[in-house]
Amino acid sequence: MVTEKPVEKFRKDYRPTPYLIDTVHLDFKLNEESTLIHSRLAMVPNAASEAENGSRADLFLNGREDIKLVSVSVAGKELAPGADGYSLTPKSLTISGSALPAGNWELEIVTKVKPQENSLLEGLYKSGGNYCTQCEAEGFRGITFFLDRPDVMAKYTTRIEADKASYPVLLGNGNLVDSGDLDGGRHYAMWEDPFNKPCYLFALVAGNLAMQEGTFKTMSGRDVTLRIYVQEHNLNKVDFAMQSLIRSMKWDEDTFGLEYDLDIFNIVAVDDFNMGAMENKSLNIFNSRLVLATPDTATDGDFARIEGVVGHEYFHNWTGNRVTCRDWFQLTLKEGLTVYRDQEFSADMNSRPVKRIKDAVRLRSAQFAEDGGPMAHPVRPESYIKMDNFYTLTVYEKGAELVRMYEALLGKEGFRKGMDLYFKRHDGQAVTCDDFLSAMADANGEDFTDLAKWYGQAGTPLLTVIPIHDPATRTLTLKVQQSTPPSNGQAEKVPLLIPLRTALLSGQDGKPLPLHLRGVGDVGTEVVLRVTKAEEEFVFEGIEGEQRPIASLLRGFSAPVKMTVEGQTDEDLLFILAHDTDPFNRWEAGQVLAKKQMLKLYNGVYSKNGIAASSNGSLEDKLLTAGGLSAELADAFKSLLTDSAVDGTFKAFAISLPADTELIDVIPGADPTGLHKVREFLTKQLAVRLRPELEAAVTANDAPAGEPYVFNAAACAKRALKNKALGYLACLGDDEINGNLLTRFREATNMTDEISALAALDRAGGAPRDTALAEFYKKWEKEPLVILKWVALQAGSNAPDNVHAVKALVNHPAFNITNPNNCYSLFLAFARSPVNFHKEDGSGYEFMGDAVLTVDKINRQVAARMVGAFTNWRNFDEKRQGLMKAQLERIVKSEGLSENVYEIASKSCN
Ligand code: B3K
Ligand code: ZN
Repeated sequence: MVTEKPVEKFRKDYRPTPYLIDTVHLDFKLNEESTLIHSRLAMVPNAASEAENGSRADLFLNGREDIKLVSVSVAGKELAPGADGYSLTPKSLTISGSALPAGNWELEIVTKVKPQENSLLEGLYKSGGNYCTQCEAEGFRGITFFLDRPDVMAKYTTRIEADKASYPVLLGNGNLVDSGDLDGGRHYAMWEDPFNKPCYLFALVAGNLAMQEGTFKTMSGRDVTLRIYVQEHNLNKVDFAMQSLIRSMKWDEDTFGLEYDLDIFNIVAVDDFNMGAMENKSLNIFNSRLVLATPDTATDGDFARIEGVVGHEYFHNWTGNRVTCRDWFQLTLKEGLTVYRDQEFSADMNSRPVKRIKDAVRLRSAQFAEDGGPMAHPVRPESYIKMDNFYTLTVYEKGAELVRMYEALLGKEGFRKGMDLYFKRHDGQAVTCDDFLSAMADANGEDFTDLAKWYGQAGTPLLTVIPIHDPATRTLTLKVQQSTPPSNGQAEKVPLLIPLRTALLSGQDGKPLPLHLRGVGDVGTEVVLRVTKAEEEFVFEGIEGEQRPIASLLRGFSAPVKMTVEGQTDEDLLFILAHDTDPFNRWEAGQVLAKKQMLKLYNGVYSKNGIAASSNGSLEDKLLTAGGLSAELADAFKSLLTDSAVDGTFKAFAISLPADTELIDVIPGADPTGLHKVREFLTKQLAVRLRPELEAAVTANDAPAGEPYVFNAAACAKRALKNKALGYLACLGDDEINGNLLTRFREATNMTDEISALAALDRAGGAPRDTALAEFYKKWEKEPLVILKWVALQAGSNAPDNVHAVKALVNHPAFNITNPNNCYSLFLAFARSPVNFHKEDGSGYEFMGDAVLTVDKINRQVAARMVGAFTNWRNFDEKRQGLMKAQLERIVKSEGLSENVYEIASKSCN
C-alpha cells in the first residue's frame, strides 16, 4: 500500500505560477559522504497570476523525501520554520507570503543530498563511479527545492566543485566560463547557459571520462565542437554516434532550416539510466546502449536505434528546448513532434518504406494494445498521478502519427510553413498542443477543429471502408464509417478527421488510375480523402470498363487506425501484394492474409466450436484438419521472396507473421500459448514449403568471406533477409541445418549475424542451443552491453519450463538488479514469452509479480514499466485473467508501494 494517498493531477487545473525565476545560480560541492547544493534564485512576481486579495501568495516549492534542507533565506535573511517563515513536508517547502518582499527578491536555499545512495536514478546520482543527473520530468526536485514545472524558465549558471583526481571532467549546460584548481586536490568549473530553460533540462556530470571530439560547421558558418564522453575502455565505440550526430545536425538544417545555437554540444554515456537518453541543453546524457557500437558488439538494429535516438535528442534542441511544454500534459507537443522528426531523419538516411513499416509494426503491436487496455489515455492526457508513467507509446508514437497526419493533410511544404510559423511565434516559450495546431492551421489557412479532437480522445479508431463499383454510372464509391470504442473514463467518442490516402489500381495491370473525385475534380493518381463523419461517401467518377478497380486504401498508413475493407477477397489482397505501387500496402496485404490464416487455425483448434477442437490426434493433425497452411499464403510469401525488384529488409518484414498482440486484439479470451503454437506450426509449414527459396535467399545474401561490415540500407537488407530465412529454416528440426547454424554462430564476423544465429539455435532447442549460449557468455563476459543480449535471449526464450532458468539468471553474477538495462533485458523480455510468462500454472506471473515488488524498492520507474506486463490481463482466457489479476491485486496491497507502481497496477485492476 502506498503510505500517503496519491494525488491525481488534472490538466483542467493548470494555473500560472504566482512567481517566476529570472536567473538560477547553482553551486554543487560534490563529496563522497554528501553533496551540498547552494541555490540562488532571482524571483519575480508573475503578472499572469491572479493576485490573492492584495496579499502576497505563499511560495510553494517541490522537494523530495531524500533531500535535506540546510537553510533558506529570503532577500539575505535566513528564515525559520513557522507561520512567518517556512513549512516543510516530505515533498515540499512552502515559504509564507508574509515572509516575501514586494517586487523582485532573492531566494537562497541550501540542500544536502546523497547521490551515491540514490537508486531511483532521478535527480543527482552516481553511475559507474561518476556523478550525473536526470531531471525530466520531475527529478530536479530531488536536487533542491524548486518551482519544478516546465513553464518556469530561467537562465542558469552552474558551479561544480569536486576532487580533481577522481572527477577530472566537470560538465554543465551551456558554455564553460571559468575553471581552476582549489586547495585539497579539488577543482571547479563554472558553466553558463545563455538560453532560458525549464529545470527539467538542467544537467551536470562529474567523472573520470574519456572523450572523442568532432566538429560541425553550421549553415551560417559557425564551428561547433562536438564531444562524446565515455568510460576510457569504451572510447573505440563512439564513432557511429558521432557520425549520427553530424548527420542529424545537417539534416535539421536541410529539412527544417534549424541550426544549432551554441558553440559546444556534449553527449555523455552512462550505464545506469532509466530510459534511452535525455536532451538536456547542450549536455545530452545517454544510456550507454544508445551510444556505444562496433560491428562486433552491436546489431543492425542497435545501429539504427543509435542513429534514431542521437537524432531524436539533437532535434529536441528546437522541438522541446527552444520551444518547450507549458505543462506535462502537453508532453506530446515535444515528444510526438520529435519522434516524427527522428522517423523522417531515419527514413532519409536509410530505406523510407522499410522505416514506415517498422514504425507501423511498433505502433500496431504495442501502442494499439495500450490504446485498447485499461491504461488507455489520449495523446494529451487529462490526468496523472506520476508523470513518469505517461512517457508512453501513446504520447510518443501515436503522437508522432498525429504530427504525420498534419503532414498528410498539408503536404511537406505546408507542413514546413506550419513549423516555421510555430518557431516564429513561440521561440523561447513554454506552450501547448493548441499552439502547435494553430500555427499549422494559420500558416496554411486551414480549420483543424476536427483534427484537434485527436488530442483529447483515447482509443484506436475503427475504420470500415466499403468500395462499390458501378460500371453503369462509371463510378467507384467508397462508403466510409468510423467509430472509436469506449475506454476508461471516456464512454462517448466523437468522429475524428482521418486522412485516408487512396489510389485506385487498374484491375488489369495494377497501375494507379487517374482520379476524378466528385465535388472536387481531377486529383492525380493519389488523393488524401478527409474523413470527418461517422459515415460518409466519396465518389470517384469516370471509371471506364467493366473491370472493378482495386482500392488501395490508407496508403503509407496515413492514419493510426484499424481498417477493415468490406468485401475484400484474398484475390484482392494477392493483387495488391503483387501490384501496388505503395510498398506499405503491399506489405500490409501479406499481413492481412497471414492474419486471416492464423485466426482460422487458432479458431479451428482453440475455440469451443472450432472444426478441430474436439477431434483426436496430435496438435499438428488438428491444425491440418483446421486447414493447415493455405496455398495462397505460401504463394504470396514465395512471390515476395523471389521478387528481385524488392529490398531485402522489406522482404524480411513481408514474410514475417503478424505480432501476437495484433491477433490477441481480435480473439476474445485468447490463449497466448495456443496462439504461439499456431505460429510455430505455420512457421514450420512455411519453412517446409519454401525451403528451396529460403535456402537460395541465404546463399544469395551471405557476405563473401572477408567483406567488412558496413551499416547502410543495402548491407542491412542482405543481413535481414538472410537471417530471417535462417530463422525459418531453424524450425525444420533438421540436424544438418542446426549444425550449420552452430558453425555460422561460431564464425560470425558481426553481432547481427552472431546473435541471429544464436536466436535461431534457441528456437531449434537441444544441445547446440546450450553449447552456443555457454560459448557466447565466455566470449563476451567483459562486455556488459553484449551480455544484455545474452540475458534477453534466454529470458525471452520459449523453451519449455524456462522460468527456472530465468530465476537462476537473476542470481547469475553477470546480472545486476539495480541497473535498469539489466531489468529490462531480463524481466521485460521474460514477459514477452507466450509460453513461460503465460504458463497456465501461473508460475510466470508469480515470478514477475515478485520481481515488480523487489525492483520497486530500488527503482520505481523501472518497476512501473515491469508491472505493465499485467495491464492487458482482460485479453486472455478466464484462468489466466484470474491469475494475472491476482498478481495485480497482491501488488496494489503491498506495503510501501511506490506511487508509480500503484498508479499502473490500480488502474489496471479497475
Ligand atoms: N525526454 C526524455 C524522456 C524523459 C523521461 C523521464 N521519465 C527522452 C526523450 O524523449 O528524448
Ligand atoms: Zn524525446
